[in-house]
Amino acid sequence: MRFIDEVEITTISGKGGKGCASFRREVFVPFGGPDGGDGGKGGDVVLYATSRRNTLEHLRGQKLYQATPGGPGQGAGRTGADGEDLVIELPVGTVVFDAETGQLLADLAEDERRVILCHGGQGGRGNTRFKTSTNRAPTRYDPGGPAQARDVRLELRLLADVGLLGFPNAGKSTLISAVSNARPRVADYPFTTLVPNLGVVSFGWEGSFVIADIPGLIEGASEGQGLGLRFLRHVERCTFFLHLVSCMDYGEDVPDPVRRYEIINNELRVFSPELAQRPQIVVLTKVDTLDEEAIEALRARFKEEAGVEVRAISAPLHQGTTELMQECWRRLTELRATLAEVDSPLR
Ligand SMILES: Nc1nc2c(ncn2[C@@H]2O[C@H](COP(=O)(O)OP(=O)(O)OP(=O)(O)O)[C@@H](O)[C@H]2O)c(=O)[nH]1
Ligand SMILES: [Mg+2]
Repeated sequence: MRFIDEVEITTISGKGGKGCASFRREVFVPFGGPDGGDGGKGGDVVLYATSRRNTLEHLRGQKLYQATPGGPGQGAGRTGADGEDLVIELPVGTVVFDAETGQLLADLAEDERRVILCHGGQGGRGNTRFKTSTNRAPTRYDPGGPAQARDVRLELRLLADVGLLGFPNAGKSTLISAVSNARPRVADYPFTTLVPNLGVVSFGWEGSFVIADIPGLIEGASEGQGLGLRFLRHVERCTFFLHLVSCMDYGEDVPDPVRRYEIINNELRVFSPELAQRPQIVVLTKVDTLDEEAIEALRARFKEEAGVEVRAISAPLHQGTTELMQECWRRLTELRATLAEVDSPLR
Protein backbone atom coordinates (compact mmCIF):
# COMPACT_ATOMS: atom_id res chain seq x y z
CA MET A 1 0.00 0.00 0.00
CA ARG A 2 1.28 3.45 -0.87
CA PHE A 3 1.65 5.95 1.90
CA ILE A 4 -0.39 8.95 0.84
CA ASP A 5 -0.65 11.49 3.64
CA GLU A 6 -2.01 14.57 1.89
CA VAL A 7 -4.87 15.08 -0.55
CA GLU A 8 -7.09 17.91 -1.68
CA ILE A 9 -10.72 17.23 -2.44
CA THR A 10 -13.89 19.12 -3.24
CA THR A 11 -16.99 18.24 -1.28
CA ILE A 12 -20.56 19.27 -1.97
CA SER A 13 -23.63 18.45 0.08
CA GLY A 14 -26.99 17.65 -1.50
CA LYS A 15 -29.37 20.54 -2.02
CA GLY A 16 -32.79 20.35 -0.46
CA GLY A 17 -35.69 19.03 -2.54
CA LYS A 18 -38.19 21.67 -3.63
CA GLY A 19 -41.59 21.84 -2.05
CA CYS A 20 -44.64 20.89 -4.07
CA ALA A 21 -47.61 23.00 -5.08
CA SER A 22 -50.56 20.68 -5.55
CA PHE A 23 -54.29 20.51 -4.77
CA ARG A 24 -56.36 17.69 -3.61
CA ARG A 25 -58.48 16.36 -6.43
CA GLU A 26 -61.10 13.81 -5.62
CA VAL A 27 -64.42 13.28 -7.29
CA PHE A 28 -66.66 14.15 -4.34
CA VAL A 29 -64.42 16.68 -2.65
CA PRO A 30 -64.76 20.07 -4.31
CA PHE A 31 -62.17 22.65 -3.33
CA GLY A 32 -60.02 19.98 -1.76
CA GLY A 33 -57.36 22.46 -0.71
CA PRO A 34 -53.58 22.35 -1.01
CA ASP A 35 -51.80 19.04 -0.50
CA GLY A 36 -48.23 19.68 -1.75
CA GLY A 37 -45.63 18.03 0.46
CA ASP A 38 -42.25 19.37 1.57
CA GLY A 39 -39.03 18.56 -0.24
CA GLY A 40 -36.58 16.15 1.39
CA LYS A 41 -33.40 17.33 3.10
CA GLY A 42 -30.20 17.13 1.06
CA GLY A 43 -27.49 14.69 2.19
CA ASP A 44 -24.59 15.89 4.37
CA VAL A 45 -20.95 15.30 3.62
CA VAL A 46 -19.61 13.62 6.74
CA LEU A 47 -15.99 12.98 7.70
CA TYR A 48 -15.53 9.88 9.81
CA ALA A 49 -12.31 8.85 11.52
CA THR A 50 -11.70 5.13 11.66
CA SER A 51 -8.84 2.91 12.69
CA ARG A 52 -9.65 0.75 9.66
CA ARG A 53 -7.80 3.31 7.52
CA ASN A 54 -4.07 3.97 7.70
CA THR A 55 -3.48 6.37 4.84
CA LEU A 56 -5.33 8.72 2.52
CA GLU A 57 -4.54 6.50 -0.45
CA HIS A 58 -8.20 5.64 -1.05
CA LEU A 59 -9.01 9.28 -1.80
CA ARG A 60 -6.33 9.77 -4.40
CA GLY A 61 -8.22 8.83 -7.55
CA GLN A 62 -11.25 11.01 -6.99
CA LYS A 63 -11.47 14.75 -6.60
CA LEU A 64 -15.18 15.44 -6.17
CA TYR A 65 -17.30 14.05 -3.33
CA GLN A 66 -20.97 14.87 -3.51
CA ALA A 67 -23.92 13.82 -1.39
CA THR A 68 -27.28 13.27 -3.06
CA PRO A 69 -30.00 15.96 -3.14
CA GLY A 70 -33.32 15.71 -1.37
CA GLY A 71 -36.25 14.55 -3.47
CA PRO A 72 -39.05 16.99 -4.38
CA GLY A 73 -42.25 17.03 -2.37
CA GLN A 74 -45.28 15.47 -4.00
CA GLY A 75 -49.03 15.71 -4.09
CA ALA A 76 -51.24 14.08 -1.46
CA GLY A 77 -48.97 15.55 1.24
CA ARG A 78 -46.05 13.28 0.48
CA THR A 79 -42.67 14.53 1.62
CA GLY A 80 -39.71 14.09 -0.73
CA ALA A 81 -37.08 11.53 0.17
CA ASP A 82 -34.05 12.80 2.11
CA GLY A 83 -30.77 12.75 0.21
CA GLU A 84 -28.20 10.21 1.33
CA ASP A 85 -25.27 11.40 3.41
CA LEU A 86 -21.87 10.88 1.89
CA VAL A 87 -19.52 9.50 4.52
CA ILE A 88 -15.81 9.88 3.82
CA GLU A 89 -13.68 7.55 5.93
CA LEU A 90 -10.36 8.92 7.11
CA PRO A 91 -7.53 7.51 9.18
CA VAL A 92 -7.44 8.64 12.79
CA GLY A 93 -5.12 11.64 13.03
CA THR A 94 -6.32 13.37 9.87
CA VAL A 95 -6.40 17.14 10.08
CA VAL A 96 -8.79 19.06 7.83
CA PHE A 97 -7.98 22.48 6.42
CA ASP A 98 -9.90 24.84 4.18
CA ALA A 99 -7.91 24.58 0.94
CA GLU A 100 -8.26 28.26 0.11
CA THR A 101 -7.81 30.02 3.42
CA GLY A 102 -5.75 27.39 5.20
CA GLN A 103 -8.11 27.60 8.19
CA LEU A 104 -8.12 24.55 10.42
CA LEU A 105 -11.59 23.03 10.19
CA ALA A 106 -11.32 19.83 12.19
CA ASP A 107 -8.87 17.47 13.81
CA LEU A 108 -10.01 13.86 13.70
CA ALA A 109 -7.74 12.72 16.48
CA GLU A 110 -10.05 10.08 17.91
CA ASP A 111 -11.40 6.87 16.48
CA GLU A 112 -15.00 7.13 15.34
CA ARG A 113 -15.10 10.90 15.50
CA ARG A 114 -17.62 12.32 13.01
CA VAL A 115 -17.93 15.84 11.75
CA ILE A 116 -20.30 17.27 9.20
CA LEU A 117 -18.22 19.07 6.63
CA CYS A 118 -21.06 20.31 4.40
CA HIS A 119 -24.65 20.43 5.57
CA GLY A 120 -27.34 19.31 3.16
CA GLY A 121 -29.91 21.92 2.15
CA GLN A 122 -33.22 21.98 3.98
CA GLY A 123 -36.21 20.64 2.10
CA GLY A 124 -38.45 23.39 0.68
CA ARG A 125 -41.94 23.76 2.10
CA GLY A 126 -44.85 22.53 0.03
CA ASN A 127 -47.92 24.69 -0.53
CA THR A 128 -49.83 22.96 2.30
CA ARG A 129 -47.68 25.00 4.68
CA PHE A 130 -48.82 28.30 3.26
CA LYS A 131 -52.50 27.77 3.85
CA THR A 132 -54.03 30.49 6.03
CA SER A 133 -57.57 31.53 6.87
CA THR A 134 -57.43 34.13 4.15
CA ASN A 135 -55.59 32.12 1.54
CA ARG A 136 -57.08 28.66 1.31
CA ALA A 137 -55.52 27.88 -2.03
CA PRO A 138 -51.90 29.00 -1.91
CA THR A 139 -49.74 28.19 -4.91
CA ARG A 140 -46.58 29.17 -3.11
CA TYR A 141 -43.84 26.68 -2.29
CA ASP A 142 -40.17 26.96 -1.35
CA PRO A 143 -37.33 25.81 -3.47
CA GLY A 144 -34.98 23.52 -1.55
CA GLY A 145 -32.16 25.00 0.53
CA PRO A 146 -28.86 25.36 -1.28
CA ALA A 147 -26.01 22.85 -1.13
CA GLN A 148 -22.76 23.75 0.59
CA ALA A 149 -19.41 23.26 -1.10
CA ARG A 150 -15.96 23.17 0.42
CA ASP A 151 -12.51 22.58 -0.95
CA VAL A 152 -10.48 20.94 1.76
CA ARG A 153 -6.93 19.76 2.24
CA LEU A 154 -6.64 16.61 4.30
CA GLU A 155 -3.36 15.96 6.07
CA LEU A 156 -2.62 12.82 7.96
CA ARG A 157 -0.57 13.33 11.11
CA LEU A 158 0.18 10.07 12.78
CA LEU A 159 -0.63 9.81 16.44
CA ALA A 160 2.52 8.86 18.26
CA ASP A 161 3.79 9.67 21.74
CA VAL A 162 7.48 9.54 20.95
CA GLY A 163 9.14 10.50 17.68
CA LEU A 164 12.49 9.23 16.44
CA LEU A 165 14.84 11.79 14.99
CA GLY A 166 18.18 11.18 13.38
CA PHE A 167 20.31 10.90 10.30
CA PRO A 168 19.73 8.07 7.85
CA ASN A 169 21.44 4.95 9.17
CA ALA A 170 21.33 6.19 12.76
CA GLY A 171 19.63 2.98 13.82
CA LYS A 172 16.07 4.29 14.20
CA SER A 173 14.37 1.33 12.59
CA THR A 174 16.63 -1.07 14.45
CA LEU A 175 15.57 0.47 17.74
CA ILE A 176 11.87 0.36 16.95
CA SER A 177 12.13 -3.29 15.93
CA ALA A 178 13.99 -4.12 19.13
CA VAL A 179 11.50 -2.52 21.49
CA SER A 180 8.12 -2.60 19.75
CA ASN A 181 5.88 -4.77 17.64
CA ALA A 182 6.95 -2.96 14.47
CA ARG A 183 9.19 -4.79 11.99
CA PRO A 184 10.44 -2.16 9.57
CA ARG A 185 13.20 -2.88 7.11
CA VAL A 186 16.68 -2.36 8.50
CA ALA A 187 19.64 -2.07 6.16
CA ASP A 188 23.09 -0.70 5.98
CA TYR A 189 22.39 2.17 3.61
CA PRO A 190 20.75 5.55 4.01
CA PHE A 191 17.04 6.07 3.35
CA THR A 192 16.01 2.52 4.04
CA THR A 193 12.86 3.90 5.64
CA LEU A 194 10.83 5.82 3.08
CA VAL A 195 7.56 6.21 4.94
CA PRO A 196 6.76 6.56 8.64
CA ASN A 197 6.17 3.45 10.76
CA LEU A 198 4.49 3.19 14.09
CA GLY A 199 5.47 0.73 16.80
CA VAL A 200 3.70 0.03 20.06
CA VAL A 201 5.90 -0.37 23.12
CA SER A 202 3.97 -2.39 25.63
CA PHE A 203 4.29 -2.29 29.39
CA GLY A 204 1.75 -5.04 29.95
CA TRP A 205 -0.95 -4.06 32.37
CA GLU A 206 0.60 -0.68 32.98
CA GLY A 207 -0.11 0.46 29.45
CA SER A 208 1.72 1.20 26.25
CA PHE A 209 2.95 4.02 24.10
CA VAL A 210 3.53 4.55 20.41
CA ILE A 211 6.86 5.36 18.78
CA ALA A 212 7.05 6.82 15.28
CA ASP A 213 9.99 5.93 13.07
CA ILE A 214 10.31 8.47 10.30
CA PRO A 215 12.74 8.69 7.38
CA GLY A 216 16.15 10.10 8.28
CA LEU A 217 16.94 13.79 7.89
CA ILE A 218 20.10 15.25 6.41
CA GLU A 219 21.68 18.66 6.18
CA GLY A 220 19.58 20.79 3.84
CA ALA A 221 16.42 18.75 4.46
CA SER A 222 14.59 22.06 4.90
CA GLU A 223 15.55 22.87 1.30
CA GLY A 224 14.26 19.51 0.13
CA GLN A 225 17.51 17.54 0.34
CA GLY A 226 17.06 13.83 0.86
CA LEU A 227 13.40 13.18 1.54
CA GLY A 228 12.95 16.69 2.89
CA LEU A 229 11.02 17.61 6.00
CA ARG A 230 7.55 16.56 4.95
CA PHE A 231 7.46 13.55 7.25
CA LEU A 232 8.12 15.73 10.27
CA ARG A 233 4.43 16.49 10.41
CA HIS A 234 3.97 12.94 11.61
CA VAL A 235 5.91 13.69 14.76
CA GLU A 236 4.19 17.00 15.39
CA ARG A 237 1.94 15.43 17.99
CA CYS A 238 4.72 13.61 19.83
CA THR A 239 5.28 14.49 23.43
CA PHE A 240 9.02 14.30 22.98
CA PHE A 241 11.73 13.02 20.69
CA LEU A 242 14.31 10.33 20.91
CA HIS A 243 17.16 11.86 19.00
CA LEU A 244 19.38 9.04 17.79
CA VAL A 245 23.02 9.67 16.91
CA SER A 246 25.26 6.89 15.67
CA CYS A 247 28.51 6.98 17.57
CA MET A 248 30.37 5.60 14.57
CA ASP A 249 32.87 7.54 12.56
CA TYR A 250 31.98 7.44 8.86
CA GLY A 251 35.13 9.05 7.48
CA GLU A 252 36.01 12.48 6.20
CA ASP A 253 32.79 13.27 4.34
CA VAL A 254 30.38 12.64 7.17
CA PRO A 255 30.20 15.10 10.06
CA ASP A 256 31.08 13.80 13.53
CA PRO A 257 28.33 12.77 15.97
CA VAL A 258 28.04 16.09 17.83
CA ARG A 259 27.85 17.98 14.56
CA ARG A 260 25.22 15.55 13.21
CA TYR A 261 23.14 16.16 16.30
CA GLU A 262 23.35 19.93 15.72
CA ILE A 263 22.51 19.62 12.01
CA ILE A 264 19.27 17.79 12.76
CA ASN A 265 18.31 20.37 15.35
CA ASN A 266 18.96 23.17 12.87
CA GLU A 267 16.73 21.53 10.29
CA LEU A 268 14.07 21.04 12.93
CA ARG A 269 14.20 24.71 13.85
CA VAL A 270 13.66 25.71 10.23
CA PHE A 271 10.64 23.40 9.99
CA SER A 272 9.10 24.60 13.23
CA PRO A 273 10.63 26.59 16.09
CA GLU A 274 7.88 25.17 18.27
CA LEU A 275 8.88 21.60 17.44
CA ALA A 276 12.53 22.42 18.09
CA GLN A 277 11.52 23.34 21.65
CA ARG A 278 10.00 19.94 22.29
CA PRO A 279 12.01 17.89 24.81
CA GLN A 280 14.54 15.42 23.44
CA ILE A 281 16.30 12.44 24.89
CA VAL A 282 19.61 12.16 23.07
CA VAL A 283 20.77 8.62 22.46
CA LEU A 284 24.10 7.35 21.15
CA THR A 285 23.48 4.22 19.09
CA LYS A 286 25.74 1.38 17.99
CA VAL A 287 27.88 1.68 21.11
CA ASP A 288 28.93 -1.95 20.65
CA THR A 289 31.29 -0.65 17.98
CA LEU A 290 33.28 1.52 20.42
CA ASP A 291 35.16 0.79 23.61
CA GLU A 292 34.13 2.20 26.95
CA GLU A 293 36.71 4.94 26.85
CA ALA A 294 35.69 6.27 23.45
CA ILE A 295 32.05 6.34 24.54
CA GLU A 296 32.93 8.30 27.65
CA ALA A 297 34.90 10.75 25.54
CA LEU A 298 31.90 11.27 23.24
CA ARG A 299 29.62 11.65 26.22
CA ALA A 300 31.88 14.38 27.56
CA ARG A 301 31.95 16.14 24.20
CA PHE A 302 28.15 16.18 23.99
CA LYS A 303 28.03 17.60 27.50
CA GLU A 304 30.59 20.26 26.79
CA GLU A 305 29.72 21.30 23.25
CA ALA A 306 25.97 20.81 23.17
CA GLY A 307 25.09 20.82 26.87
CA VAL A 308 23.25 17.50 26.75
CA GLU A 309 23.44 14.24 28.65
CA VAL A 310 23.39 11.29 26.31
CA ARG A 311 22.18 7.73 26.81
CA ALA A 312 23.99 4.89 25.11
CA ILE A 313 22.40 1.85 23.45
CA SER A 314 23.06 -1.03 21.17
CA ALA A 315 19.67 -2.06 19.86
CA PRO A 316 20.63 -5.39 18.25
CA LEU A 317 22.23 -6.48 21.52
CA HIS A 318 19.33 -5.03 23.56
CA GLN A 319 21.87 -3.09 25.52
CA GLY A 320 20.37 -0.07 27.28
CA THR A 321 17.11 -0.35 25.38
CA THR A 322 14.90 -1.52 28.24
CA GLU A 323 16.19 1.28 30.48
CA LEU A 324 15.58 3.74 27.65
CA MET A 325 11.98 2.60 27.16
CA GLN A 326 11.37 2.79 30.90
CA GLU A 327 12.66 6.33 30.93
CA CYS A 328 10.34 7.19 28.02
CA TRP A 329 7.41 5.65 29.87
CA ARG A 330 8.19 7.63 33.02
CA ARG A 331 8.52 10.87 31.09
CA LEU A 332 5.32 10.24 29.20
CA THR A 333 3.27 9.58 32.27
CA GLU A 334 4.71 12.76 33.79
CA LEU A 335 4.07 15.09 30.91
CA ARG A 336 1.58 13.22 28.77
CA ALA A 337 0.49 15.65 26.12
CA THR A 338 -2.89 16.98 26.96
CA LEU A 339 -3.32 17.86 23.31
CA ALA A 340 -5.16 21.11 23.16
CA GLU A 341 -8.67 20.29 22.06
CA VAL A 342 -9.14 21.99 18.73
CA ASP A 343 -12.04 24.37 18.66
CA SER A 344 -13.58 23.21 15.44
CA PRO A 345 -15.68 25.68 13.49
CA LEU A 346 -17.72 22.77 12.15
CA ARG A 347 -20.73 21.58 14.04
N1 LIG B 1 26.69 -2.63 15.24
C1 LIG B 1 25.51 -2.04 15.29
N2 LIG B 1 24.84 -1.85 14.16
C2 LIG B 1 23.64 -1.25 14.25
C3 LIG B 1 23.08 -0.87 15.48
N3 LIG B 1 21.87 -0.30 15.26
C4 LIG B 1 21.68 -0.33 13.92
N4 LIG B 1 22.74 -0.91 13.30
C5 LIG B 1 22.91 -1.09 11.85
O1 LIG B 1 22.91 0.17 11.22
C6 LIG B 1 22.27 0.09 9.93
C7 LIG B 1 21.19 1.10 9.80
O2 LIG B 1 20.15 0.79 10.70
P1 LIG B 1 18.65 1.26 10.48
O3 LIG B 1 17.92 0.90 11.72
O4 LIG B 1 18.13 0.78 9.19
O5 LIG B 1 18.85 2.83 10.40
P2 LIG B 1 17.74 3.96 10.21
O6 LIG B 1 18.07 5.08 11.13
O7 LIG B 1 16.39 3.39 10.33
O8 LIG B 1 18.06 4.41 8.73
P3 LIG B 1 17.07 5.06 7.63
O9 LIG B 1 15.83 4.26 7.61
O10 LIG B 1 17.84 4.92 6.38
O11 LIG B 1 16.86 6.48 8.03
C8 LIG B 1 21.80 -1.35 9.80
O12 LIG B 1 22.73 -2.07 9.05
C9 LIG B 1 21.76 -1.85 11.24
O13 LIG B 1 21.98 -3.24 11.32
C10 LIG B 1 23.84 -1.12 16.67
O14 LIG B 1 23.44 -0.80 17.80
N5 LIG B 1 25.03 -1.72 16.51
MG1 LIG C 1 14.93 3.23 8.99
